[in-house]
Amino acid sequence: MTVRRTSALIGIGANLGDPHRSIAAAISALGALPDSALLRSSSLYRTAPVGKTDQPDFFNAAALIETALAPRVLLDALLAIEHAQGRERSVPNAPRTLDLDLLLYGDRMIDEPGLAVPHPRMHERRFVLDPLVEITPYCVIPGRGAASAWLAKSLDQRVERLPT
Ligand code: PH2
Ligand code: MG
Ligand code: MG
Repeated sequence: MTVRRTSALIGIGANLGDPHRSIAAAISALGALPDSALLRSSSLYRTAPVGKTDQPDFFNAAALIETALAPRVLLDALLAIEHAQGRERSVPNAPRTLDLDLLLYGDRMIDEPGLAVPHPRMHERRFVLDPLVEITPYCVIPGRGAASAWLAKSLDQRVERLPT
């Protein structure tokens, strides 16, 4: 039996410990997920914190995978990778060693406890959109439209693409 694979986009962020190392480890862990393949990963971006602003700059990236894992199974796998990189959950939006967000899962729209896809704030965050549009220039966010159009509206947020 063949199981259909779906493309999924993962947002990656870190601003505690050694973000370069934890993000590299996360990307290789995504490549090792069962019944999945890593298709692309973005450059690293240095970004101003959004929301709680009195914390260190973030490093952000994005990855495109294809996967036969169901959304909830994939989400649990992402949380396990965060945990392996020493993620602790104190208060919301606290600095973190690694944050992996399921941004998009094919063209599905899911709104369940703990699982909202597309990620409800992704379209207004340049730290998400810049790496996303780098690896999937024609990406359409279900219910929102072209990611590149949203990116054009977020250019006042400080984001610097780092040399690869
Ligand atoms: N993640 C948040 C809140 N704010 N800001 C930046 N620059 N990068 C992030 O990854 C980030 C954030 C919640 O997950
Ligand atoms: Mg997040
Ligand atoms: Mg998260």
